Amino acid sequence: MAPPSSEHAPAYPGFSVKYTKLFINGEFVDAISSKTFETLDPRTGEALASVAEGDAADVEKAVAAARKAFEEGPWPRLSGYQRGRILFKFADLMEQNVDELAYLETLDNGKPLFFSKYADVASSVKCVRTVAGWADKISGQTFKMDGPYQGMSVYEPYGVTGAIIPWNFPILMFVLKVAPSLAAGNTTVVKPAEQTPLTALYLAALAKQAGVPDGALNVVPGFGPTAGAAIAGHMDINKVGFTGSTEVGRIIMEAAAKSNLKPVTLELGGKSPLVICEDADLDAAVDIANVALFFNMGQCCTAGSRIFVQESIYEAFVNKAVEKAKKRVVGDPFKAGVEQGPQVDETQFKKILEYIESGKAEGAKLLTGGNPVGNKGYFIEPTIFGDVKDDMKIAREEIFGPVMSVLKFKTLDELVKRANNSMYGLAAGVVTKDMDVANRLARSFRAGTVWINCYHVYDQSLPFGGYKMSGIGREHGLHSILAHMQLKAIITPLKDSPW
Ligand code: TXE
Repeated sequence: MAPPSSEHAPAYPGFSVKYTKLFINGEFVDAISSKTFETLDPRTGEALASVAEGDAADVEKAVAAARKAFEEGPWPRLSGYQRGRILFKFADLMEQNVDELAYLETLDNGKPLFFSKYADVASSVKCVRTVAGWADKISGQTFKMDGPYQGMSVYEPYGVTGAIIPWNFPILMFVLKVAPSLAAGNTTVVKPAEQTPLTALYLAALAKQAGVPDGALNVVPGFGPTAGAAIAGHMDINKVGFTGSTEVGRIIMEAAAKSNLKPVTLELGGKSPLVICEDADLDAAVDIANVALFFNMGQCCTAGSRIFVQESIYEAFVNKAVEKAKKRVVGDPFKAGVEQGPQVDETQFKKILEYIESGKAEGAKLLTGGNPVGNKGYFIEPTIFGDVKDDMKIAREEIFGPVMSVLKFKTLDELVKRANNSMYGLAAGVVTKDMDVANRLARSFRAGTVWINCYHVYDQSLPFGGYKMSGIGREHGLHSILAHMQLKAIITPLKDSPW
């Protein structure tokens, strides 16, 4: 494989990074400290752009703007229908600017341009539209109570919400938090990941253009322990949504508890089992496992990172899985046909290589890959370990890279126990022709999403979230709007009412 280099990137006509400042109260502004940080091109490790570095003082300013927009502004007072119309416009603008958004995402994150455009932006547009469509369909109940009273339940926004998001799907993570919060009538302050701040700022500009009022949406790029911590612990933020590591999820929840007890939704790590049963169509199973693990350079919280294969087909499966992994095209994510770009940054790159070393040291069998690709940027060979045992680090911890661990199993009873023996419970999968087995396993997995004979298929109408230490709460569509609302009971006397 040729060492990738930025020279391979085709020039996007007239492309430049347009937005690099904080977005507060409808304007792009410098950080109060005037500090900036560099966001890097993961293909080369070189600086892409200098971005304003927000910290607690900027979060304070953003929260004040969001509070004002909530208390005085038009946003929460608009009907759901009116807010929905503005969000539909936002989705239209995303679609109209898909090429630029996708290009920027690939530049900052390293994912293949094809996926940025047809997976990330496309699913983000759908997310915004689904949520926009729900905005005018949330209503409570009215009923006659015991005695001469009428009871009503009313859904209301929380007020100011905070969102702290990761770098693996920067556009999607942004809209998954922002769209339902705004649809519900909240105003919001978002901190994008320090590795990938660029598309969040671009989206802020589009939201303004769509008619989201000043102050309703604020974006403060910066680092976790400063800007992120200021959001999680803020006394005037009424709800916080976080996607990232389980470790930081715990910190967010603690900060929420120690400040104003704001409710949290957490979407955290995973170590999802994918079970290949002996009756499975082997080629289909290999394809499913390949997508389950290698999609997005392995940087998916739902990655099928423990592939359990039934003993009788184990050898045949690993042979084909290795053959397929070797054919994966790794390289410059702007090049057509490239399936795997670089990992997002040096920290992740090194962490993954350490896991590969630990797999070897603990006695797993390295079947393919295991090395960096080229000598520039953060590219790693598609890697497969066989003979992985449940207690090995690579079978227990989230690697978040292109490293597949294959484990053997004999019986379904044994399998269920082993698959569920994890602190995580985000997703699971099964490949079998026997629907009785599929249904049994689907109900046995302690996981928020289960795929049968497929993987990484999502829909905004299905709930998304984790069991156990993979998270709290559910995202997508209706579930995500409701997570951004609280319910009020209103009681009035009923005089002379016949019923
Ligand atoms: O995550 P962090 P990192 C997992 C994955 C990955 C590991 C580490 O295993 O290898 O986490 O990645 C902000 N207070 N996932 O370090 O630190 C941070 O700035 C408030 C799974 O990138 O959790 C960023 O915006 N905020 C995952 C966000 O939290 C803080 C996606 C996520 O960063 C903070 C990403 C603090 N003290 C990583 N510290 C998924 N579930 O999809 C950091 N942040």
